[in-house]
Amino acid sequence: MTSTETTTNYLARRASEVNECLDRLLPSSDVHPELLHKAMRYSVMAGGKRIRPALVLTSGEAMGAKTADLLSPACAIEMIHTYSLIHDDLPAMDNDDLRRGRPTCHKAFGEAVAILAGDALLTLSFRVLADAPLNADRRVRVIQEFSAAAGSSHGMIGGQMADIENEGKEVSDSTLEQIHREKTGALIAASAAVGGIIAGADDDEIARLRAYGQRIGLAFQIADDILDVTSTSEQLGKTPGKDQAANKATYPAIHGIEASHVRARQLVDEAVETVSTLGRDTSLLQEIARFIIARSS
Ligand code: GRG
Repeated sequence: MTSTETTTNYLARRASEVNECLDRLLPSSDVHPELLHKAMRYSVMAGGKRIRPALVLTSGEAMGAKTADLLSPACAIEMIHTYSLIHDDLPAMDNDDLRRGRPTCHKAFGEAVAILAGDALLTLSFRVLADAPLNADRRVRVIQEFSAAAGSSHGMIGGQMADIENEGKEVSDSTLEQIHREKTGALIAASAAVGGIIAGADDDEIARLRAYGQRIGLAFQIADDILDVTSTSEQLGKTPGKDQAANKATYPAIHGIEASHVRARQLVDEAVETVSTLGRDTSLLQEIARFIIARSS
């Protein structure tokens, strides 16, 4: 078995644990308002890779946390991520028809329901964090980390805003990296840091886990930009070629495919180095870092 296959199996096992927990945390589709709950479940349970929850679990366990303490925060970040996908696909944003291999939430349920499903998932994620089985100090720190990553002007929303403002413009290398770091990297970095917070890691260890996440977050978006130009919709489960069609600044557009691969590999090497000095067994975190750029969807 290649290391990519092994990591794929590992991630599949973590995804099924996360899916069971998500199933428990999401409101039942039989309960009023049924349509809203159906839409929330439709998008969350559509089979994403669950990379962000896997990072919470893997970094937390590497630092000594119990899986039971990590699972609901891992699900909370997946709810935030899924909300961002639902809203990003809306006609006012990317206007996409396909996500996770099926019609986007607004195509299946209509725009108003999709907006509400995204709002409900974002809000539910913080309810889940407030109820997480952690001491009050760690709970507050987890909420700080995720809320800053999702909503701050230098987090996902800030990155999305910058992305929209720069559409069709020539952007510098540093602006492009900044957009990627915020839009995609912030949630990924926070996921790695939160594992450390839940485990009671010290500030230096948490900072290192966050730095690892920042590097793989940027590598993840570069890999995504490459896949957008090299893959089919069947492989991706979403529409390829959207970046080019929207005249978006991407790594391959600015630097070409080969240089993009080189930059992604360099970031992964840096990420591996960052966690290899933690004095813990971080082999799984290192494998996830390598998988990020070896994936095909
Ligand atoms: C509109 C609230 C709002 C936010 C927009 C993150 C984001 C900001 C939009 C999502 C669309 C997008 C292109 C994000 C970049 C990050 C990315 C590559 C998302 C896809 O993540 P995967 O590959 O998806 O982990 P799965 O389906 O596997 O979970």
